[in-house]
Amino acid sequence: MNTLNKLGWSDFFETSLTPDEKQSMTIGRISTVNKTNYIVIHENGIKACELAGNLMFGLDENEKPKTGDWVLFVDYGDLGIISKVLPRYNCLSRQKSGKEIAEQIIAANIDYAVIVQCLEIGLNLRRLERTLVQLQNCNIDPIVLINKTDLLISDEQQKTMSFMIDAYQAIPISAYHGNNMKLLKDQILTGKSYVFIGASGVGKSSIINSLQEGNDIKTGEISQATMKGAHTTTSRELYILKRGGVVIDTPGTREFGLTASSSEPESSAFHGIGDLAKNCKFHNCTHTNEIGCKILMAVKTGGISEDEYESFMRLNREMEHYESSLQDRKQKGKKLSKIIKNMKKSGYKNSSTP
Ligand SMILES: Nc1nc2c(ncn2[C@@H]2O[C@H](COP(=O)(O)OP(=O)(O)OP(=O)(O)O)[C@@H](O)[C@H]2O)c(=O)[nH]1
Ligand SMILES: [Mg+2]
Ligand SMILES: [Zn+2]
Repeated sequence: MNTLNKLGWSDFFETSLTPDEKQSMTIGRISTVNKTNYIVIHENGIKACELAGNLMFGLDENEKPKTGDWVLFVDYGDLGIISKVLPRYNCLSRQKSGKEIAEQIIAANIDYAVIVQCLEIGLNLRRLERTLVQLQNCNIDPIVLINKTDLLISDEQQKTMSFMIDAYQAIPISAYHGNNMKLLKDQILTGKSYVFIGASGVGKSSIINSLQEGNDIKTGEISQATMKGAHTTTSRELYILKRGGVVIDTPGTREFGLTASSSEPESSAFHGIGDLAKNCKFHNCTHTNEIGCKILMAVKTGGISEDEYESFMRLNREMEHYESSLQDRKQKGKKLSKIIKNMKKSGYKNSSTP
């Protein structure tokens, strides 16, 4: 396997290049983005790059290179100038926190997302489900980890942990003591890309460090007073593991807002609730008061707990909200361009153009 393949290069990207581009430019993958500076890994090392002017001003925020993106750059020695961002195979995105409806891209060209939760901060099934739904929307396979299993476990946590292992094939590990790290290592393949996600302090950087077998990522010491890590990761960063595999460390994310475009959360994240919904009497059933609603029926007979039902409905509402806001914006955009067209037709000239 050549170096580019080890970095995650594949035919998908190869076919997007012209022979001319291949000759005159260097291929690289974005490791870190720092405002207008990009650290790019390529076949012969690492290069600090900036965007060519036309990209800087011509691309939307989400089209600009993100960690994991493949780019072409021209090498000027100390600095590289990025002249093209290759089409993405997929990307991990989330709805930005806050009220604004906007998609934030976390990383591009990802094979697996490693979802990390830990016993110390607490296992959270609802959060896990939300993340799984979003991963399905992004077309990314999940690997679920439960870290810090060296700590004392309450009966309640033990129950939740067993459920997670059963239902989601979660791997219980300890980055400290190395428990089950071999199971995780076996899942990390050369040439595949893995983004680590989860709340701050769950141990994402520690796990990556122990995969790397050489300590070079800063990890936090939890302050007893605040329960927050002191060396908390502040930017996304892509590393190539010596043993093979590309990993991306990310700063902790509490919320994983959905940007789903499907109207029902997928069934596998919800253990059959989604499947039940398909059999409701009305295909546009809102599962709130309809006769013949299979979900309401299951809640009544105890097949689905109130908790699960609430969570399912919350996810639905969230996705609907995202969808309709997006529609709104598209409509507004259309109206605006129509107005501009009409103005142009009627001979209006922008006063700033000479
Ligand atoms: N007991 C125990 N502590 C761990 C384990 N793994 C990590 N820690 C500790 O948990 C704290 C947070 O670890 P980090 O690796 O910095 O967590 P993170 O997920 O990268 O956090 P952010 O960068 O803030 O998102 C540190 O104090 C680690 O030493 C583990 O397996 N067991
Ligand atoms: Mg970290
Ligand atoms: Zn229904």
